Amino acid sequence: MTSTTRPDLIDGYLPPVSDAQQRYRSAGSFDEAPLWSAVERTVAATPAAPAVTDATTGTTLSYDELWSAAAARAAGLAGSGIRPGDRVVVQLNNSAAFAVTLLGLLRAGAAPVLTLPAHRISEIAHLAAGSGAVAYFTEDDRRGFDYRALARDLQSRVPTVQQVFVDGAPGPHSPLPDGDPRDCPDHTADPDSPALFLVSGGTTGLPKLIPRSHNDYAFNARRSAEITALTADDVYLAALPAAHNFPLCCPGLLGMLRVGGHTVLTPNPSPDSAFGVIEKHRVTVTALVPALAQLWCAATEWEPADLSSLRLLQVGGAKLAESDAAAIDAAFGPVVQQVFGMAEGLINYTRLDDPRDLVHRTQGRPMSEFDEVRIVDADGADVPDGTAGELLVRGPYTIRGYYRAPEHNARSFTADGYYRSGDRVRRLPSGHLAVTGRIKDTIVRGGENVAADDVEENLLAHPAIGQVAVVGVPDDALGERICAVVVPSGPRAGLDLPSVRAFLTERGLASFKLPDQLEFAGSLPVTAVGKIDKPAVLVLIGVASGES
Ligand code: OOB
Repeated sequence: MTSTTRPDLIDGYLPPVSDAQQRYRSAGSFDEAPLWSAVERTVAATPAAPAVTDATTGTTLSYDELWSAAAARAAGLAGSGIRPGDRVVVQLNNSAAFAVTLLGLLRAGAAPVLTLPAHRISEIAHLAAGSGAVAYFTEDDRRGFDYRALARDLQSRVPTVQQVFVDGAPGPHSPLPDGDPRDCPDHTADPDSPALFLVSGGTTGLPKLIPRSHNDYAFNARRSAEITALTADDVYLAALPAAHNFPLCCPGLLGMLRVGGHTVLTPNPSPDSAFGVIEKHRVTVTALVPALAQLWCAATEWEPADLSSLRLLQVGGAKLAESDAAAIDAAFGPVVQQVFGMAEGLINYTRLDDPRDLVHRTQGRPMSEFDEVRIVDADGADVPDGTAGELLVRGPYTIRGYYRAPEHNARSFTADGYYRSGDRVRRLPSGHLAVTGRIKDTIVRGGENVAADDVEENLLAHPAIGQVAVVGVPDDALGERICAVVVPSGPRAGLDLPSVRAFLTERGLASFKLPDQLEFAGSLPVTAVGKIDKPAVLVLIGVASGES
């Protein structure tokens, strides 16, 4: 077996700090083995059990078949000149090909940069250049966007990308490579070196590269599987883009492959498609962003499907309103789990045995006893429980820095290694966190600071409001005025500024927090994973130009 870590893979990677790592290690936190080794154990234990199903084609691969397909892919990659330590950009929709390619790349020792299907040339070129990627794995035009054309553009902008592999009709490029599974490279890896790269989910600026090591990501999968009580009897539906940390590893696909469960991958999370998949495969666990969870909840009224197999509906990625959490529980049974996580590391879960009101009101508590969470004020001083401040974190699976990004790192990490999340949270005595907004998502109206989330949460309690984004609009008199952009839940009759202000006043909201302006929209713009995209909302209402 070969196990040399290429110097250019770890150039710009900040490894774990040794004394902390030693503490986690002596507690048995880590596999001390490549990320894929946990899958190999499952394959040996239950080779014939179903591992992944592609909901589009209906094809199911058993663990044995998945393992052998991954070996064939790894052999094909090696035959195409992909070497251990190479970075490659992956942009595939949810499919069996995603799972096979991911495992194939890991077994070949290449480090995938996991981008989302909704990313376009500016993000893909930025991530390819930033990682020094040598290849791009993508698909054809079957979903209404021609990724092969993006590939051509990418190669002209980023010359290191020498090869393009396409799932489906390759056009001028190569098909996904396969070889003889017996030629699978016999490669192992330093477990503290990067296994793969996630991309940051922020809505400002271009995404950053987040190196996750074999040890830290395996820990993420294992601890998440424990908290969700995942077993080989579970069926997980990957409905969010599988390259995102949430459906990939919280516990997601990698958690499932560890425990021997069955994962169904679908590129279409809309209820008219996903409900049928849940019924057909008796899905027990899935993960959604709040906007989708709301839609699923409403669709239980009109989509006839037996969803009784669902035991856990994880919701995260953005703030879930308390009223929505309660409505989901009412529609599906008590199945909600709130997940407050970040690609950079820290994951918080509400626990399966938490009282339902805690599940509805909070975004959970850290998954590991080793997570060190601080909540600080603007001067960096710790605030008491119950007071909102910025969440800082370090721990066994939280990165020490972005990849090849010293300037970002100087801003985003404290001198003693805490990641500054930019999230404003409050801690309850139970240790649960309530997210109250983004530090920067504050409107300064006539000298008063108004947290957009506060106003949004109150507006969502209005029965005629389905979705809302509250933004600050430049105003000569006030500096900024408060604008609520609303998607009505039904006919908008009766929904106007005076009645909305009266509703909020009735709920006890301070007068300086009342919206000054109300705009209607058919839908709100979202990011690549489906979170409301505030900068794009400003463009929608004509306040910003959309040039970044
Ligand atoms: C997840 O990861 P990212 O990297 O796409 O985004 C992280 C950011 C957090 O810093 C926070 O601002 C927001 O998304 N967020 C939430 C939230 N979950 C994430 N804000 C409020 N409530 C929540 N429940 O989004 C992510 C990664 C793993 C699991 C779940 C979500």
